[in-house]
Amino acid sequence: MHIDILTVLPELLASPFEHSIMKRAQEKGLLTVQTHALRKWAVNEYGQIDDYQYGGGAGMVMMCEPLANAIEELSKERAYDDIIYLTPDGARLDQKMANSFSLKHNLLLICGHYKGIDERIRQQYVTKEVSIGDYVLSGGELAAAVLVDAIGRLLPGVLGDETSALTDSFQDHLLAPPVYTRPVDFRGHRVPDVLMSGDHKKIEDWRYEQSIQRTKERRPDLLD
Ligand code: 6GU
Repeated sequence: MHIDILTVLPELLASPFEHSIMKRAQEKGLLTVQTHALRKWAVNEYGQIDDYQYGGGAGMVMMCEPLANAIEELSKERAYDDIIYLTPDGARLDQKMANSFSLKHNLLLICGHYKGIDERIRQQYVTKEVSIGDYVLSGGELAAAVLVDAIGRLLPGVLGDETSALTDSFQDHLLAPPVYTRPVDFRGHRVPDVLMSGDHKKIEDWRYEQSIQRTKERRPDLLD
């Protein structure tokens, strides 16, 4: 999969994909992430990419021209399956959405800033609008990093254990069960006996029970 990210702050996205699982995904050639500085397509030599909003009011709006020119230039390189605008008024990201994006080949992510991007770009180029939750961030970059991570780890071959993404919280609408490692006794608190029983069926049943119980207690909405 290839992901292009259009941003006014490429520096902010320099490191999130250079560690751990995203790093491995790229080293294995399963994922390529490329950030593009929107200022490259600025309307003048001052690097202008935003302007005052029609109708008045505080806050700048990202202009049509730099975005349209950038999108068109990048689209010559690749046919995008989706052009995704990261915005608090987009559809809320969940595991199902991440799963569905993970099946695509080429994605273009657009990070919003200030008051957002001109509505005409949303209408004419953007195919999906995504929010990562009901709170406001100062820009779309961190949201883009979250989206890339959520998608990237789902690509076949990225996770060491091919099945491990399938047992994540949310993957089956249940939260993950509790996990333990050594020592067996930590300051008087013991690992549940069943996990050391060696009985795989019993362990599987226990984990499933724990998942259901956890989900009932913490996220009953997931069980609906
Ligand atoms: Cl995608 N962008 C911004 N600026 N704020 C957000 C968001 C995105 N998702 C949640 N809050």
